[in-house]
Formats: sequence, C-alpha cells, structure tokens
Amino acid sequence: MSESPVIDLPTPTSAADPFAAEHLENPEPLHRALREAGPVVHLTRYNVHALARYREVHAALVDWQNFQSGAGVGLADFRREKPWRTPSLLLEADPPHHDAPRRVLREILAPPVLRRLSETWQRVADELVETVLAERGPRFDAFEALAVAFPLRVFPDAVGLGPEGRENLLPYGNMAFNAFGPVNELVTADAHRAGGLTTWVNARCAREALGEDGFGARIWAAADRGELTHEQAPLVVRSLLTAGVDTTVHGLAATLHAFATHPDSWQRLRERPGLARVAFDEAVRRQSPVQTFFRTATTDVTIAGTVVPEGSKVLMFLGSANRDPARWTDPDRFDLTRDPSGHVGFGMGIHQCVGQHVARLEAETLLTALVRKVDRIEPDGDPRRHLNNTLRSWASLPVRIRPAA
Ligand code: OVM
Repeated sequence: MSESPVIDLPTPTSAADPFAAEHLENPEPLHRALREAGPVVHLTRYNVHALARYREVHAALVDWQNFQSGAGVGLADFRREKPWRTPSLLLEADPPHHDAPRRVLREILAPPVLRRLSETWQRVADELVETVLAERGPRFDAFEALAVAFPLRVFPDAVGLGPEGRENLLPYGNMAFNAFGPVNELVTADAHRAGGLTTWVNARCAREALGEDGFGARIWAAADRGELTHEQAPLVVRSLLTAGVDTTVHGLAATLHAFATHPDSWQRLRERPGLARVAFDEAVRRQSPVQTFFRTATTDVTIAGTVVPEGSKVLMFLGSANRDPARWTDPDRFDLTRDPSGHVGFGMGIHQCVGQHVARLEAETLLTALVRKVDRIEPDGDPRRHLNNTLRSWASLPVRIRPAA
C-alpha cells in the first residue's frame, strides 16, 4: 500500500511589477489577484517570493530566524549589493545586534514616558486646528494643513532637532522608503538630492546638534550609560528621523481621508472621542501607510508547500494582509466598531514599529482637537496620491468642513 500521495502543485507565478505606477496608485486589484493566486506567488520580474495573505505575512513577520532583516528589508540584497547608506541598527539588523538598540528606543518611546508629551501636543493640536479654521476657512487641503503640519510641529521638537532645515525631513523619508523598492523612476528622480539630504540628516544625529531634553539626547545618554556604544547612538537617532515623519504624516492623512469619506464614523467619533486611537489603528489597517517590506530566507524554508530557497528575497504585502477577507470581515470598510488589533500595518514580532505609541499619540491629540471644533468633514474634490515604492502616500486631500457651533 502506498501512502497518500503528496501532490506538488507548482508555485503560481506573476509577471506583475508591484512597484509600477499603476499598482502604487491603486494596489488593491493586484493584492486581490496575488491573494487568490495562492499563499506564495513567484514574481518573475524580480525573482522574489510574494506573500499577500494574512496568514503567511504574519508567519513570516514573527519568524526572524528563517526570515532575516540583516540582508536588507528592501529588494536589494546587502550581502551582494552595497547598501545606499549604513544599514539601520534596528530595521536592517537581526538578533543579537538588533536587541540593544531596540531596547534603548523602546524605553525612550514607551507610553508612560510619552504621557509627559500629551498635554503639550494637545495644546499644539488645538492651536493648529483653530488657526487652520480661522485662516483657511471651511475649505482647505487637509493633507498640507493638518497631516503634514501637525507631525512637523511636534515630532522634530520631541527629538530635539534644531530649527534649521526641517523641510528636509519629508524628502529624506520619501527617499529612504523609495530605496526599499527597485531602482525605478521614483528612485532616479531623487538621485541628485540623495547626497545633500543624507549629509543633512547625518549631521542632525550628532550629540551637539540635539537639544538637551529630547529623544535624541536620551539616546546619547543611554550610550553614556553603556547601553549602546557611542558609534551606535547617531544611527539610532537616524532611525527616528527616517521612520518617524513620513509614516505618521501619511497615516494621519489616511485617517482624515477615512473620516471625510465615512461621515457616520465622524459622528460616532464626536459622540465618543475616546475612539480616536482605535480609529487611527483602523485607518492604518485599511490603508497600510507602509505597504511592503522584504525579508531574506536564511535557509531553504517551506511556506505552504513552496520551497523558498536560502538567500532569496520574500516580499510581504502588509497592505494586502490587512485586507485579507480570510482574516477580516468586510475588509475594505473603515469600521469603528471592529477590533483592528492584529493588523500588520506596524509589522509584527521583534521588529514591530517601536514608534507606534508616538504615532498613536499624534493621532489622538490631532483628532481630539478636530472633533472639538468640527461638526462635519467631507471631501471637496478628489484626493491626489503621491507615489512611493513603499509608502501609500498622499499629495493632497481637499476637504470642506462645518465648524462646530
Ligand atoms: C530605520 C527605519 C527606516 C525606515 C523605516 C523604518 C518603518 C525604520 O532607519 O531604522 O521602519
């Protein structure tokens, strides 16, 4: 008697380029096709294995032993290609090297520490909303006026950044998030600025460039206590400046867009302002500001019957996992009654966004300010996307509001 046969189905393939403008502009159709094709899809164009279902994305994220970050979390393989900058000690590192920088940053960005900021941030948010309503009237671009303006007002101050050159922060982040993808038009268009932006950011990470009381100074103080080396400190500061600005800007824009297009949800938030945090997480789930990250297989790994060869890149579609109908009921809906926890918009496992509490505090204070002063928010024309290889980003979000009586 033979044992029941193991049927080896071939791994589905796709010739699609997920970094092509049409998919960056509107990724959902490709995500749906990849999820339906199978748990693992070979992308022939880049010779990478794509995961678009929640189950496999989640499994890869928590399995740092088989799926390493140290070879880069973009398409480039750091073991064969020179990275465009010194790799991040957090994002592009594995245990044990990853752990000390992670511990330091986790403590500096922990919720009890952030509570000290919330009063100031609430006041800044209240003032910003008041000024926008007074000076721009009922119609304005919520992307520029709120989603960009608010994080740029509070976050660089919290890091301890000086006033000069803050306009470089968003372009630097845009460049860093493009660099996770292929060297396409989005990357080459910015190449002439890369040197200048990198020099500026690196100089901001020095101890002398940072204020005495901020996240940056606390990173240096951790180095003085021996929790990090003094060589590591500036790179950890750089992580804040790379990962902490564009992400929150586009996450807040996603949240504002969700409310503008779901007026019933805005009314619900007005009745229960305590929903601000869960609303932000639901918007992060639904829009996934960080759409994709790669890992590299450390050995031949079998995922749902497909052997992913050692050394090959695995592309995780966080945005697709966050709308996988096998995991989420009515996944495309922005729904304040659902529990969005478990979404992979901040990742999962040992690399899960260490700044997520900062992002939630920004969202909470901005939404709280808005809900106090705005009865209604609605779209005023079509929003415009900005294309980036990794970030689901915005260029404008025209809205019309009705001020509270
Ligand atoms: C970093 C870094 C950069 C980009 C993204 C990120 C989302 C981290 O430099 O550590 O996490």
